[in-house]
Amino acid sequence: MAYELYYWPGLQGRGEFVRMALEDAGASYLEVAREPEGPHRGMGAMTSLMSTEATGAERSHAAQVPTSARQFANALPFAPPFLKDGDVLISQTSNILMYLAPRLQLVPSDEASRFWANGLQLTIADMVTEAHDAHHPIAGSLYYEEQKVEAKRRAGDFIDVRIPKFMSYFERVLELNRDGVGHLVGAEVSYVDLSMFQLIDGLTYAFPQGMLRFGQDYPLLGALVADVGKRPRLAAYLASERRWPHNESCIFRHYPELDRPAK
Ligand SMILES: N[C@@H](CCC(=O)N[C@@H](CS)C(=O)NCC(=O)O)C(=O)O
Repeated sequence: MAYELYYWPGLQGRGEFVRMALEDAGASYLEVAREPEGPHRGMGAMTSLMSTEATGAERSHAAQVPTSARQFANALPFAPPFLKDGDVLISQTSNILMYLAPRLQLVPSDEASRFWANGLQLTIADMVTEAHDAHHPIAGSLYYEEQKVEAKRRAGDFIDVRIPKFMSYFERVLELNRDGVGHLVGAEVSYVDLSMFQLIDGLTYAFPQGMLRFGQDYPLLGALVADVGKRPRLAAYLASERRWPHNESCIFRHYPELDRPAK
């Protein structure tokens, strides 16, 4: 049965971290909210599942699962992405990836490695939130144009202080991984490597000036990006129409006035 991924249509967003894993593994999945509107498809189905007004039975109907599916009826996601696997519903990007990774063989099998991978993924998620806050430092409910002055200040700090702090850390994690050269966790590629690719790709789109010296400053991360981008199924996905282009509705937004080389 195909996995069903729920995420806003028209942007990569946090859903892209999940897509990277599904695509690399060649897993079959359906983008529910990108489908034409119908009984269990489209934006309507997604918003029904997030509705705090809907009953368990209504939510089960929206997702086409039996009302007897207890976990599903009890689970109410706050925000996309979320994933349906049969009658199981999982929310939160890092949690979805932690669920999928053993099934897609994208994480070592031992428990310590799986929790270590999740810790790194949560650190990536922290940085994703900061990348978003660089253009929306005051409130997500306000337009960028209403917080441009603050965004300029915040983006400057993000480029000068936060990108180097996070990326020096991830570079060091790569150096310390004696199990697998070029991988963040274990001996083989994991979902954390795929997410790192997506994070750096997004930052490079948003801050081409700020990321100008990235490969020189962080050679192991630069090599990781090059290697991940060559993985056959992922390369095919990145070149396909399924890969939504970066845009200014997303987390990683390119506003030239926020971008400059690091000090
Ligand atoms: N921590 C959550 C964040 C989810 C999230 O913020 N989703 C965004 C789209 S990328 C959203 O729709 N947020 C709605 C809101 O926060 O009101 C995750 O990593 O999945």
